[in-house]
Amino acid sequence: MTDRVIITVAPTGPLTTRDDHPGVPLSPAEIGAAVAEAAEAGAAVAHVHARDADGRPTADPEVYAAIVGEIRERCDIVIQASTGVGLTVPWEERLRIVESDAVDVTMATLNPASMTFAGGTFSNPPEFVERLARAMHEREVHPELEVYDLGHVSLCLELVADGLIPEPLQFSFVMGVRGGMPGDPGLLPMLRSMLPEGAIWQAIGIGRAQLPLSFAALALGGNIRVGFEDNVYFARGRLADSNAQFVRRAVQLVQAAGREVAGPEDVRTRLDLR
Ligand code: KMH
Ligand code: ZN
Repeated sequence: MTDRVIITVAPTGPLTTRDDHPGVPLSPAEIGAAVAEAAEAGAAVAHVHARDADGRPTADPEVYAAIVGEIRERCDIVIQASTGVGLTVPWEERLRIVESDAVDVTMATLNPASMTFAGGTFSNPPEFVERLARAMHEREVHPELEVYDLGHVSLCLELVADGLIPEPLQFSFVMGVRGGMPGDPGLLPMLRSMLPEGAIWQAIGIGRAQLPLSFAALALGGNIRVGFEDNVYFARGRLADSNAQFVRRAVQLVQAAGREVAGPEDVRTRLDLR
């Protein structure tokens, strides 16, 4: 079971617009339907961002709660709330996703550092990172550690040393963001070597890096994330039909690698989710 591959679907993100893909799910009901379809195709985790009525990123706990409700009505996938939310949302508001009781999730992201992100500033000051880690620890919300550069791994390991991040550790190597490390599969062995024994990790490839990084992650014992947050093109110049279509291809990659796909219960067991 421990080597079953976890496929995460990220259907929306903060940046993808209807101009990028007419089918990007934005409302809670649209996200619920897209996640259910992706779960049916083999996704075990859904990484969810919330958007307001105008399609802009929001940290409103009520919108996150509505998304969780729409997903739970349809499937049993593990729901992972994004606390990254979007570049324009103050970190004080992002804290509320975890600090408020409205959002009933067992996983959420933790971004350990501020950075230039796709031409904007992604603000994660140390004060915020520590407060978020503490809130997640208190509420037994398992952090997925999102790293965009080598130094971010070290910052996460400091939080682990401070007792703020519970085992098993779970990392995302986000690769190909303008301002972060390149989407070069050659970096994965170095990144993996920085992780403690038993840590779980996935490669998140942005744009055309998504497919090569999925292959490389599989070869190195990692897991895979797909979806419109990271990439809308199924092939050069051809938009994907759906988020589920990306998941179906990821399942084919896993099977071609001679491995099995993890289900939501595998993830709950491996990450000791409540
Ligand atoms: N798009 C940035 C906000 C997260 O979900 O925690 C990075 C992000 C990280 O989406
Ligand atoms: Zn995200």
